[in-house]
Amino acid sequence: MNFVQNRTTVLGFNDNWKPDLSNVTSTALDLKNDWNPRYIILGIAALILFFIWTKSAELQNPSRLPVIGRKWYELGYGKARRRFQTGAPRLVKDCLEKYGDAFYLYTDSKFHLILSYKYADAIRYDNRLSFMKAIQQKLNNGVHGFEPHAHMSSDKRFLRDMVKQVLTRSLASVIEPINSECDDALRRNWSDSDESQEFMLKETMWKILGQIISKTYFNDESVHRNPEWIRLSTEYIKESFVAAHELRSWPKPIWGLVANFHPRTKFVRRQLKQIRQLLKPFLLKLDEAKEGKESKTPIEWLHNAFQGQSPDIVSMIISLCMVSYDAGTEAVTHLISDLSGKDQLIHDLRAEILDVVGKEGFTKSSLQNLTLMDSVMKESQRLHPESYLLMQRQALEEVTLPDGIVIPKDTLLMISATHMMMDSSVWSDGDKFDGYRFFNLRQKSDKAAQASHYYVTTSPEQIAFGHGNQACAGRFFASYLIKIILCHILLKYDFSVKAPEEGRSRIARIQLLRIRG
Ligand code: HEM
Ligand SMILES: *[C@@H]1O[C@H](CO)[C@@H](O)[C@H](O)[C@H]1NC(C)=O
Ligand SMILES: CC(=O)N[C@H]1CO[C@H](CO)[C@@H](O)[C@@H]1O
Repeated sequence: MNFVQNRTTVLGFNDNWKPDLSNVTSTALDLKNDWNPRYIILGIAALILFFIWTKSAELQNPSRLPVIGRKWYELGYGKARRRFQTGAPRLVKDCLEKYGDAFYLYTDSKFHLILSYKYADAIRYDNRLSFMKAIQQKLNNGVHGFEPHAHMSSDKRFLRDMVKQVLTRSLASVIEPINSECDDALRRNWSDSDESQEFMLKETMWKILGQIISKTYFNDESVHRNPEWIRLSTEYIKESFVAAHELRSWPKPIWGLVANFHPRTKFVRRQLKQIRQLLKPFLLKLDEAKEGKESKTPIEWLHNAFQGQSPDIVSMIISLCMVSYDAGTEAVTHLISDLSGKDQLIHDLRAEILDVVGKEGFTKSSLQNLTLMDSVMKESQRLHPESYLLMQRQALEEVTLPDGIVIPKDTLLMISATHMMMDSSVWSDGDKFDGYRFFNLRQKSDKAAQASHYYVTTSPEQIAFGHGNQACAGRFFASYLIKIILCHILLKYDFSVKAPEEGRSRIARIQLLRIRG
């Protein structure tokens, strides 16, 4: 049978692999011309397969919630998957309106329990609903070349510990490195010339953020100012996600085998090998450094924490880059696009920077006092979250929500983020960008309520960083990083962004940035 070829167009996870029934049934229909008993057997086999396959998509639904999957007349879940893939935000929003705050939706390969933001508080401290478990099966494919992916979803949660203990605890100490590296990275990439230049926005941002973030992780010029490192690390991150995605369209048992022939996986393996080679001298230096030294960078922390356990430090380092490069670059790229052409807002931001940072340079207090900038960042994030479905969780055991909804063990769930930007149910003129929105809300609220409008504060209304004890661990670091970069860009350059080219993937989206020094 040829379902292996047929299936490669399907995106999503391993259980997408299903027999192609359209072929099977059309063969069975030839029956009337030729009474060969082989066709009857084939027909029965097709029916049995069909039965097993329909069964496999069934779900436990003890609370009898609405189930939105295939329509009764549809064969299989292909159409349901396509509806989700081509129009998820609209589909989710429509379902919320039609079926209420909790329902099952067939996404790209499975049923997920979708909850409205009203449940965000109810689940935020519930560790029986695990973020790691939910992303593990998507990230850990066990194939050589993807080790950093597995580390990203590691049960040890070393990423969270590392970010909290090193980056968040000593946030003040990353300010100066970010500031000086910003200066260098912008000079290298955008030059000091007065002439206007054009760049692909996302591409140039990857390079600039790659260098600045690497400085705070390595603090070693042979790495963070090495063009090879910037190129290899950013390429590996982008390509390996696409490669993993492509591999998932094959049946799980043969991933390892397919990987050996899959061009993108082979490419990704070569990249990882080159990265190991490139980091060797740096790691040797770390080994030679005195033991018991206090860890100043996340990588020193890793090295100390896992000493003597011969772990794959390189994969761990890449996994740290994976959680930060892409999200950070995405945030700055959206900010530059959102600011483009808003002359009054840019003028006010520049005035704020000169007023606040002009006094005492970059300090914790001056960064906190950039309140208009904080508002613009939160507004941009509100309109461009990573996804329309956030707070992914998987139930480690049966959980009952306060209103009685029973979530069976192993259920995958997500919280809808459509209320953040698709209507005005929570935010007035919710689909429009208003850089002053959170600035004004802060002015209007009393002291206690002010903090709820900070960029780093999560709430059911704003779940772009998640919400609760599994929320983004790097958001305090990201906030400093983005503020310092924006200060440099706003003070040094004029910019305008042309409309993004349609139809490309999020990773490869193209925007043009015009810069005048
Ligand atoms: C503005 C950029 C960023 C955005 C929008 C973002 C967003 C997120 C989101 C949505 C989650 C999942 C939370 C959940 O579903 O409940 C997450 C988790 C995480 N993020 Fe970020 N992130 C950003 C930047 C960063 C940076 C710069 C770092 C590292 C320095 C980082 C480290 C992490 C870690 C370690 C986790 C896993 C938390 C855990 O283990 O529970 N993030 N982030
Ligand atoms: C930040 O704001 C506080 C309160 O308005 C003020 O006391 C402090 O001097 C400001 N710091 C800077 C660096 O502007
Ligand atoms: C176009 C350009 O000059 N890009 C540079 C930006 O900075 C990175 C990191 O230092 C370099 O590798 C690029 O060559």
